[in-house]
Amino acid sequence: MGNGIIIIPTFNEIENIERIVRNVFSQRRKFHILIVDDNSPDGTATRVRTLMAEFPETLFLEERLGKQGLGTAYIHGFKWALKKNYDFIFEMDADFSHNPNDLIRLYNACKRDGNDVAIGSRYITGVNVINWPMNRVLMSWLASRYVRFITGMDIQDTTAGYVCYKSEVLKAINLDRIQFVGYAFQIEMKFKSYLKGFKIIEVPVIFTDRTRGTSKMSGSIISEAVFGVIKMKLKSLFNRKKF
Ligand SMILES: Nc1nc2c(ncn2[C@@H]2O[C@H](COP(=O)(O)OP(=O)(O)OP(=O)(O)O)[C@@H](O)[C@H]2O)c(=O)[nH]1
Ligand SMILES: [Mg+2]
Repeated sequence: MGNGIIIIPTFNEIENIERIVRNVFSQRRKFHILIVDDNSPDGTATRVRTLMAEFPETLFLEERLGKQGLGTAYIHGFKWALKKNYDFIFEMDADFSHNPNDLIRLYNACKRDGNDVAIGSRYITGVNVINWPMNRVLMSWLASRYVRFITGMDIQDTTAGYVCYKSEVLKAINLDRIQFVGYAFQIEMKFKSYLKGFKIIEVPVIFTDRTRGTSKMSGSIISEAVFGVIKMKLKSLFNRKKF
């Protein structure tokens, strides 16, 4: 059993799935992969099953009945990975926005340098985003500032989705109480890690916009984040014990 697993949630990633799996497995350090697919109509899961014949001990698939959001896909994956006793549990997108070459740096930040959470951060050495239209870069950067302001967390890239967690962190957080289903899930996970006093470090990465497949970003995801963050902060002030 390897001690690190990369969780990749997928919805219609047929154009990326095989390449991302092969890329992760070609890295110097050997990590396992768990794909959490939400019954993608494009047959992403079928492709994963084919690949599992080639990587029987290291590639795993969890299939859910329909599109239920990135947050709940990760919660599902976290619980699965904790049950299997992995020590280092990663979040990564399927679309190559997160470069698999950075996995080892995130891993070292936790394993070697003793941090509990390592965030692949776009905003600690300027703005490291490639191919996003200017308005999206601005929106993401502003969102990160906004979250920093409201929550008080000393984290530059609060919405980052490229993260390595030590299993202790995920065990300490009550995963059944995570409220957000969309991208705000990323903020909530960091906030809860922060409230619990875990050591969080940001590792600079370059984020590249997807070149294949389609985006799942939507207006409801954004409004969940804008109002949800304030609610989350207020709840933490009045309800400290529950975190
Ligand atoms: N299982 C599951 N995966 C999802 C869901 N929504 C998004 N994903 C996956 O989560 C990852 C991030 O989603 P993206 O669509 O790339 O979101 P984004 O990076 O904000 O937007 P673009 O890169 O512009 O598409 C990808 O691997 C998606 O396939 C969902 O509801 N369920
Ligand atoms: Mg993406």
